[in-house]
Amino acid sequence: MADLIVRFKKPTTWANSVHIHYWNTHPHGQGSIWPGVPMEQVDGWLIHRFAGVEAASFVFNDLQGRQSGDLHRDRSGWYTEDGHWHDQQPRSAATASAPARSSTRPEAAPRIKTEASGRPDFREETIYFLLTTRFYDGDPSNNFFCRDRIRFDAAGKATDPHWRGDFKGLIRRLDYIRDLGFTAIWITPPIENRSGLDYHGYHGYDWTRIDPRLESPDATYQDLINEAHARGIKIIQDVVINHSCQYGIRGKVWIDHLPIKYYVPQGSEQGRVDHGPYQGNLGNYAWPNRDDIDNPLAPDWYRERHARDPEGVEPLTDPKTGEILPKPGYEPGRFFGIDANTLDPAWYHQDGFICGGDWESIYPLQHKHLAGDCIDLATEREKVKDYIIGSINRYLDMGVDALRIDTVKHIERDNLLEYVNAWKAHKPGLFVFGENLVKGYGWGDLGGGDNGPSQIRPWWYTRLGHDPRDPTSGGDSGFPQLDFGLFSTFRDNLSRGSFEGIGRVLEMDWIYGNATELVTFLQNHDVGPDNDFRFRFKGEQWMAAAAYNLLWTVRGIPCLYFGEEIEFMKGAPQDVIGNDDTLDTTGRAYFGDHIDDAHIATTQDHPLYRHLRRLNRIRRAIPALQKAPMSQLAEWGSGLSFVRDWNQGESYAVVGLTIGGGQDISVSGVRDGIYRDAVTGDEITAQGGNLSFHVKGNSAGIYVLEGPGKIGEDGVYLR
Ligand SMILES: [Ca+2]
Ligand SMILES: [Ca+2]
Repeated sequence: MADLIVRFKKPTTWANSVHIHYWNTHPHGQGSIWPGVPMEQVDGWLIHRFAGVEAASFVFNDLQGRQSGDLHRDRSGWYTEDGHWHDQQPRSAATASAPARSSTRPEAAPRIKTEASGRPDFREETIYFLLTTRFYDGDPSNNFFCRDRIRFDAAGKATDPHWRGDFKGLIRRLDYIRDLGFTAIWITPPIENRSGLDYHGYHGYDWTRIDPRLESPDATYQDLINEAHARGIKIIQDVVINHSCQYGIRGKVWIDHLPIKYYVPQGSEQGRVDHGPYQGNLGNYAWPNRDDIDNPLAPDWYRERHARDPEGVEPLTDPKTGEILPKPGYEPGRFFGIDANTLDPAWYHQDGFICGGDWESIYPLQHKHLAGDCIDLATEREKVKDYIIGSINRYLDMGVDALRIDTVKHIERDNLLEYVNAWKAHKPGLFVFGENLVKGYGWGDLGGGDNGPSQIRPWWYTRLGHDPRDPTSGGDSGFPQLDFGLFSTFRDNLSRGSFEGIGRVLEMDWIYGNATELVTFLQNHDVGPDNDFRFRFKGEQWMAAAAYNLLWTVRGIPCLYFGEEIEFMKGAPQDVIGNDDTLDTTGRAYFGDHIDDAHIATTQDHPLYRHLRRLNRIRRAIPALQKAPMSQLAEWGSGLSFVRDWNQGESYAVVGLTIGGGQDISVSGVRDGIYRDAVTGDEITAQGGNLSFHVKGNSAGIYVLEGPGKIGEDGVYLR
């Protein structure tokens, strides 16, 4: 076999040192670790020789953030900066810049993806979702304890600060995420937050600023974006539109309350608070005057006290009641809560707080305050729109690649699409998806045991029509959602070692604008697939492996929640439940101890880590698994089979999945030809439209028409 030799004429704007990162070589299925291996300079060309290799996928990169799209080559050739392959060396730069038709064979369309389409297709990515503050601590100097849920060790010392992980730590562990095979990272909202428990980012106070507790002088948000891009990783920014924190928005709107440093609990006295770093009073200990808010729109009396009296001892008159502070036991709501009757209507809705019966009812769900620290913004008003759209545009300009929108069902769809479409207009090709949390199929007025109307369900937001009983009354809105419908079935199937019911939910894919853009998951920071939807996955390891086989081969973009790769905090509540719970007892525990220098090798040897790494490589190599709709779907509880046909056979895969024991699987109505299994390397010829193969227990058969053969190495589950 001749060696595969690729030569590359780099653009003059690239740095001199160019690497080639490769994967899925044929026939050995090998790959490099990002950024790959250096290329040699020979006669003005950068060259790499793959010894004993017939074909490979690869990307050229200059370590400075510039890189080609994903390329594939099955014969030696010359690649020029205009995105063309040549079978012979182009004679000159002039030849190279013109399409040299006589010397090139036509390339299959998806081979030069980003260049060919001009726009990225986010379905090619897989997503790693993390809470930045709980992932990896690169700078202890920006750590911060929230007021609530402080953990004390046996000696009474506060430990495990809520704001712990940061951008510096995340940058240091980008290569970990890249090695695991993920090409996009969804980070929790990075804008400045304010509340008693705001480490997660969903209590926004200033959309125009990055929270200083995430940044370091040498690791800003811009640095994170740049470092991610240098590794071929995209950044998905989480955005809250629905609500602000209970203190208003810096420089835009003020919500009346008293400075927290004047709060004294009943039976206590000022200066006696003994609460970790909060000594004396509960004011923000990181600020010299121990206040919680620096809003320039605050009234004079507030700003005057903001600037002095850190101990909160000088008498202060509550302008609302005339009472003199500090006063033990005085009205906690005046410090920590809001008065729903005095909110500025240009910024906030005026309908009070959500209560029990409101959760399945459109108007209250979309106009009432979600919680005491989530105050419902008047999202249809111009001031709110201008502020939030303009603030996020700036992050898009910095290089943010995609947006995830929080609490979608709390905003009326057509109103929300104004935001989504404004960002897409600002950055053409932008991928935006939403979180519409539902426990159940979420079919709304279409049935399936749903108590709520369609207008608050995921499918409604993926569509443009206005008939809640007819999804096809309108086209695709271009705003796909996290797939809570599929997730909800996992409570009754994957968590019990079965695929039963998966077929039923996938057969309803037609209700969505485009089901191949849904973002799929086993669990996240809010929910898990147990009976109560509230714990980290606690099933057996093989059940998780089978779940990933499913998520990485059915339609949709798979998203892993940090730590799943090692069954991190298995069975723990996703969020605090009991009054005394602290984060270390939950699924949001600090992950960094598993990926520090001493432990990262053990982590990377976990069977699920290796399993996910291989699934990512397989999906990355097969366009049908990324983008194709599903057909010929069959599901029988212990197994599932289907076809994914991209562009009428351009990339074509027949998939069979097992959960529990091994099985013989037959699929009919497939294209005839030679198939190669990406898992075992087996080669089978389909004739008369039938393909039959055996799949071992908890494994997958991924038979690709004219496929590359085996990708990666056998593990415990894929074999
Ligand atoms: Ca830190
Ligand atoms: Ca709302």
